[in-house]
Amino acid sequence: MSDAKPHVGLIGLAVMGENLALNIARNGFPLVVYNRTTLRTEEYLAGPAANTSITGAATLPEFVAALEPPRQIILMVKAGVPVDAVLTELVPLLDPGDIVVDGGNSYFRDTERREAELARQGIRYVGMGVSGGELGALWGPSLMPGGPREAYDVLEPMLMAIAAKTRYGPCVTYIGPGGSGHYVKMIHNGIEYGDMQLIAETYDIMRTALGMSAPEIAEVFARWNGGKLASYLIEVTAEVLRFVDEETGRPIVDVILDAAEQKGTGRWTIESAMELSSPVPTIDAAVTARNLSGLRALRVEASEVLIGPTPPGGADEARAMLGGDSGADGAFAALESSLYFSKVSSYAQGMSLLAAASITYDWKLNLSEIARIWTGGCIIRADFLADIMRAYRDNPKLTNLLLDADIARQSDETVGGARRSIVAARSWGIPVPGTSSALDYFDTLRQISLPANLVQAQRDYFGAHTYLRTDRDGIFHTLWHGAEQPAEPVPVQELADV
Ligand code: NBP
Repeated sequence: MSDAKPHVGLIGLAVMGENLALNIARNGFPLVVYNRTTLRTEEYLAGPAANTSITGAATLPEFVAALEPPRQIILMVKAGVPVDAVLTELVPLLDPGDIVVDGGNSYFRDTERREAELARQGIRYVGMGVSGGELGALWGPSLMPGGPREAYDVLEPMLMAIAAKTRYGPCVTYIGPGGSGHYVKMIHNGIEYGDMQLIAETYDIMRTALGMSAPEIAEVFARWNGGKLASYLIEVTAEVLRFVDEETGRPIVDVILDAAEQKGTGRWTIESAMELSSPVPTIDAAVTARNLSGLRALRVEASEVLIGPTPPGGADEARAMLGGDSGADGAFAALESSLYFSKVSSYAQGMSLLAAASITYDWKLNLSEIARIWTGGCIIRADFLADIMRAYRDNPKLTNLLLDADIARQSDETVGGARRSIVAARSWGIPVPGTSSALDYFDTLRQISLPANLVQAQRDYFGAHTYLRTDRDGIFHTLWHGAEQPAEPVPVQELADV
């Protein structure tokens, strides 16, 4: 081994950091690690990192001194205040030209602030989304680095080496300047929220309307994983549904409390969608569903006073409603189509939000490349991402994924399943906000005539907000009240003279 000091360092040895460090070392990049709680570093070096090229430091000055400039320091600490706390201590020890990579789930605006602050001291700051959980970190995550291009170029050999590999190449690409890497990771997580909610709703229809047990539903998901829905989350769902609780002997899902948590990224996605007027109703529905699930005490109380529909029958009726004359196979085919359709709609929403952010922040995002790096390593990896990759490669200016000819065909072929699933769910009183929102997005997009004309009229009536007309140019306001109202609506520019 050479005496040269390594360039690479990693701070934060919780589940992500410790696995990412092992991945970096395994791929031929020796590194130094540091954790605020020194005991953790000691246990790591004696345990998982024993007999690797990983060395440790007990203090930040020792850590920095052990690295060769230009240093490449990866932070894997909790997002938010901890990142600033580490930077406050770390940055005075660094030299101009050093690179700091934040691999946590930081808010993209925080990343932009930190990048600007560090740039004043000549330090290059890269906000990098890392997806794939602990196994991804260890064996190959999907990496979404954003920030100064020249910093990415320095990091690229290591990032290419540690990233997941698929038939489409290593799951890393330069995302763009500023906080774009963390923004793309945020949207990835938002899409993940949507996927999980849509899967959960499909499970609920099978459980509640079709009366199926968890292991029976597991078999359906396992089968679907061999078809167009093939994806990590479908595979995980089948495994989770099969898992038996040792203590009770029951499927573990049946003893897990139905109150889901959410961290920041889902909420941030919605906030950004609102800010950019680029709606993501399915992600919105998913985050809202988690929040509603958390109101468990209220739900228990409401279940005693609020009346649902009387189901039109048992499982046979539910199967007939879903699949028509085709029996059980038809019912499962309808549910599979429904889930696929909803997923396509949800991804169309997420990709549109990325496109809107790219324009607003001048990031020049390559949506085809982003879909490509999501084909492996990350939680939303799915066969379907290859279709998205192809759609944006064929037409980088595609205004909405649903307008791609092949995606439009797939949506048209599967939308019937979503309509039938929603009707069945409604008849049994099963909430399906994600599936419904996915269909509503589709049905809204394909309308030439929405009832927003009435909304505009109402707004003009009580607030003089004005409106446009379908039959001539200009901005109009109607004098809705009183005898002085003219027969004709009045262009606003002439109102002063009225
Ligand atoms: P956590 O998010 O649980 O963070 C724990 C780490 O942060 C520990 O090393 C802890 O040090 C350190 N830390 C904290 Br907390 N406050 C600190 C401070 N003031 N100064 C220095 N260090 C501090 O770890 P994680 O789950 O490994 O996630 C790391 C990042 O990766 C997060 O941003 C997370 O959102 C993101 N992420 C996680 C996953 C996942 O599956 N878990 C997936 C993708 C991305 P200590 O040992 O001294 O307390």
